[in-house]
Amino acid sequence: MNFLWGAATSSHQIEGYNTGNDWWAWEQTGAIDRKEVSGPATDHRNRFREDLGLAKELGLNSYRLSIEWSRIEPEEGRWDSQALEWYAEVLAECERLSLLPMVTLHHFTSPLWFAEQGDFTSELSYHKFANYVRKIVKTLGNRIPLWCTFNEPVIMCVGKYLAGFQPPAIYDPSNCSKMFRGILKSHVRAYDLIHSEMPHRRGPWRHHPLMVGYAHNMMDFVPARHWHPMERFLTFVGRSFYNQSWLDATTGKPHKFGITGLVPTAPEVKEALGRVTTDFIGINYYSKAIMRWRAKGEHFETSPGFPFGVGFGDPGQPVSEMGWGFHPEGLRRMIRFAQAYGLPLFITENGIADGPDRYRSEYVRDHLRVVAAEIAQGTDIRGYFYWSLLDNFEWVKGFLPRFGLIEVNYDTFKRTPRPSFYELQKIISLHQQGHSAPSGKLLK
Ligand code: IFM
Repeated sequence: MNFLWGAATSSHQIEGYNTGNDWWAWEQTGAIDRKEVSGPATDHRNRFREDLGLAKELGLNSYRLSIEWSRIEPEEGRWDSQALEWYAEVLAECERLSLLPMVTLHHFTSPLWFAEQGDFTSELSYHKFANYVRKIVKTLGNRIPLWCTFNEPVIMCVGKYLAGFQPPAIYDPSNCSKMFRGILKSHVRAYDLIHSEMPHRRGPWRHHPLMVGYAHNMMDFVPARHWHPMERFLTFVGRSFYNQSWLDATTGKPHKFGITGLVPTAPEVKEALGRVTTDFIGINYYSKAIMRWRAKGEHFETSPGFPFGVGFGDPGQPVSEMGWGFHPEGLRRMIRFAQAYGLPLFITENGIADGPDRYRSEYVRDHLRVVAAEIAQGTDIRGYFYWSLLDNFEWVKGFLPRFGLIEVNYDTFKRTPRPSFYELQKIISLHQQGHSAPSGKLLK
């Protein structure tokens, strides 16, 4: 299998005109910075051919996208054939351009009807998610070699029920663990379903191994002060609760999602025990997380009721438009941590919000160097997906952070590749036109 040079996007962040999910409803309440709403987003819905064409021009051989469940099943049990047809066209365009698709089935947004029934906190959620997955397998399955069931499952639990940055933004630790359990059950069911319902694959990617996994957000947790016992403890909690619990749970180990005194431990999912339910580990890595006891001030994000704060950049050092520092060393640590599970790895997301494009080229090069060095040491890393192909709707932060290799003018929807687009294009082309894995020598 060739190394995958890719870029990633998600449906709600780029397509536009998504009005049937919980994020859309939340946006209408004024919850997003500057009271923005996703609205037409980047108008990708009408411009996907142009966007995929630019991905090809960049030299990519892969593209990670997501399917919007609320478009496919706008009401429970009612399937929208036009919505399925649109995704079929997108996937056909990927085929035409030889962009191997990695498809995420759930990237933060749930259909309104599903969210109203409790989202993944409900015991029956896995069953409803499975109906959707079955539909996708039957209609689009032959066009999809690489699957991510969920994007950033742990962030969803934290964002929705602990830290208030995802809808319904309610502080409810017991729902946080129910959510973990519901997502895990749904993941396992989807993993089994995709494998069992596709015994004979057809289509252009049939010789490519069918791989089902997920994209897991990992952060390099560190104490603000190495000598501080509480900060060391918080670091340990961050690593085990945030980075490790999901990896353990999907590789058959006893799972311990919970934080003593704060989040009740989620009851184990028996279907996940004693077996590996993922074919790869997808790492979404951006930066470090600095744990500070009794934090105050602009460098730390705090939440009412928590006696600590989390910082994502070092004071005095440059940060992105998200306030995140540049810490490629952390990617090495995350790769090494994940590698111990013995599965192939993908870097399913890595990128920087940087409208002026001051730091992006260096950021990408530095992180690719880490990937190259780990591959040289024998680690099985199969691909690197930059986040994101184009500027998009950055959830609760709205349109301000600019993650794209391609700039989007939100008045005209004109696409303009940034200088870093051409830098990455050069890098990819040096690697045998994107057929070989990142090499340290070529990234000097
Ligand atoms: O934009 C998000 C994406 O949807 C999930 N991973 C992190 C990105 C940057 O915040």
